[in-house]
Amino acid sequence: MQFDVAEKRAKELREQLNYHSHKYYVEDNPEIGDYEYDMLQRELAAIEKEYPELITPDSPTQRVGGSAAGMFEPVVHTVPLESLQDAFSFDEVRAFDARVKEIFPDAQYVVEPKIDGLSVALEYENGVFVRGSTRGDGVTGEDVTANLRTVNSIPLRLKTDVERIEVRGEVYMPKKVFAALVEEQELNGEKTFKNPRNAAAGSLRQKNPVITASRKLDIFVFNIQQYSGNEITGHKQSIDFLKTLGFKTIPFYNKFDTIDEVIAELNRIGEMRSSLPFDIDGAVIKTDSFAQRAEIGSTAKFPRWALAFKYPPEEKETTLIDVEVAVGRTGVLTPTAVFEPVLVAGSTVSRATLHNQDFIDEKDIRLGDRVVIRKAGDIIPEVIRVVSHKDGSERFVLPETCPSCGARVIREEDEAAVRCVNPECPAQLLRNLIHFCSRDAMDIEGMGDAVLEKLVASGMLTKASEIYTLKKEDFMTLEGFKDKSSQNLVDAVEKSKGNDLSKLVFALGIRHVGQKAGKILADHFGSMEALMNATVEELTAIEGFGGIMAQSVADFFALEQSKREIEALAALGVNMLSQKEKIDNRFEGKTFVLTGTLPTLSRNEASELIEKYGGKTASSVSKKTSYVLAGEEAGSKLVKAQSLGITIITEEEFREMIE
Ligand code: 0OX
Repeated sequence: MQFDVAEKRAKELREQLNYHSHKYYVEDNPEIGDYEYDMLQRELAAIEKEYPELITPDSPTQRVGGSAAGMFEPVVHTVPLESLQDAFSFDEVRAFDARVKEIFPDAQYVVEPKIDGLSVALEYENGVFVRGSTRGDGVTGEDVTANLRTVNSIPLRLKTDVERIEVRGEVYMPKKVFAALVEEQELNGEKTFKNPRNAAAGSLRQKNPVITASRKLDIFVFNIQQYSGNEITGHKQSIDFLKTLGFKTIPFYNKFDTIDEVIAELNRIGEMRSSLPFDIDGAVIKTDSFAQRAEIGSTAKFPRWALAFKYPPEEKETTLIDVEVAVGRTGVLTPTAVFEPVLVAGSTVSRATLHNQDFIDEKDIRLGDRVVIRKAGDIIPEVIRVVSHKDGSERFVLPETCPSCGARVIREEDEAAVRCVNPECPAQLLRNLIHFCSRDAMDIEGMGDAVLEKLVASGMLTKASEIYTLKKEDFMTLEGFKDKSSQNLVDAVEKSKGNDLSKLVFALGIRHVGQKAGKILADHFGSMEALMNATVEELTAIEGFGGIMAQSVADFFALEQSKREIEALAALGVNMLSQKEKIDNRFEGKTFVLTGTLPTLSRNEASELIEKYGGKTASSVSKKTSYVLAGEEAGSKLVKAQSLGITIITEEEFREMIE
């Protein structure tokens, strides 16, 4: 094709394609079929391939695959993207009206839905889309031009070549697109997005615009941020103008004179909410006149001329299919409702906790019920009431035996919870171990759920102290564990021995003792020994400690199993002292092994001293042992130490080291 012919045809094709794209994506009123559209697009692509100099930034072929370079660069918004003051009642709406009317008794309002998506700014120069950015903190956002180009309802070229315009809109993922995306993610075993808003945010921050394009995002434009012309005086007029430029504008933007009419509109939009194809989290009331807006002004955070009315959480009806009962780490049986999946407040849910038997009884929840679901704080699903029971249904009662170990469960007086108290219950054992090794507890890196599950299943772990008896060879018997990974675990276990007492106290999983209480106890008593001997009275006297907590701690240490477990942990070299009790850190990184009978010190006393100076004790001699503290009748450990060339010291020498 001749260049001049190609140039003319390319221009024609661009205009036709932009026209049809607007008809399809913005007006939802296509004039031609997908096939015809594809043919036009193909023809243009062929011309652009032959003459790349004919490619323009507003060419419909340039939506996807535009360079991602410069993406996510900061963009400082010349006109900030302000946020809105929220209102949750009509009283607050009337108070807002009173404030506005006090200044302008003739003020008119526009009400529009508040789209639950992400605000973006779109900049156009001479009618061509040049830059798009996220709201960020309102002042500085990120350049996401390449990704926004893939949003088909964003015009790449405006219908009128205005010199300069910047608009603001909300990018969102339609409910149907979201549902299909989650289904696909589930099929592929991928992590699913929580709601359309997160999905839209994740898609807009994709490094690869091809993925963004596949996410079928949409936009509603609702504000002029900057404009080189000046003929616009009010909000409704501005939206009408944006529509003529080819933008997909916010729907139902009606103008009202009185607050009663505004409230009626809020109700009308609220009723439409669940049937709309997109998520809204409220409706926005805006003073229409730009001159009045300027007078009314803004606070440091929000414009005073606008208000976001938030709807109460959405409620949905569904059928209760099952109640699953699981045993928690503390032995509590927790019932979870499993119901037909429903889309509530932006995401599909199928489970909700039923808390305990009292909750079930109070609401008379039975299998097969029609129930109403809502999301607390728009996040956590909850069953709020039963609409109807299924014929012949019976009261739901929690099982009398533990679903994990089969032991009889108990319900203590004045307690809502039903509990399995079998200390050997595997459900609790695994959960206890997971807790014990977790970061805020003993922080044993690599000892996660999967490893612990295998160790429990193979019978290698029946209590937490046994973690400190595991050897490299033990880990190597686990599937997928090689020399290096096993050694890493051994090292992580070893390292945890030196943890501060507060971590150990928390790790024990004493009921009512969280991380903070663990620290308070460790700091207050200084050593595990002192803590174990504390009376309920002493514990209650600690500031911030209630009777329930104190009793729980005393009960825990009164148990023979607990005492044995702590003795075992201490014997295996786990630190039993609070950081506060440390004298100095001269033995930091040093490991001592005790053997034989020392002249004056007992084993416990010697271990305590080592810990007070920042050292650790281990039960067996290895290359890593720093010193062997040997007394009379020392046996094989001494021989091994000699063969490895490890320094052997007497009690006297040890005393010299700490003096
Ligand atoms: C929305 C939406 C958000 C912007 C600054 C002052 C008024 N999410 O749909 N914000 C605004 O307007 C604000 N309008 C909206 N429709």
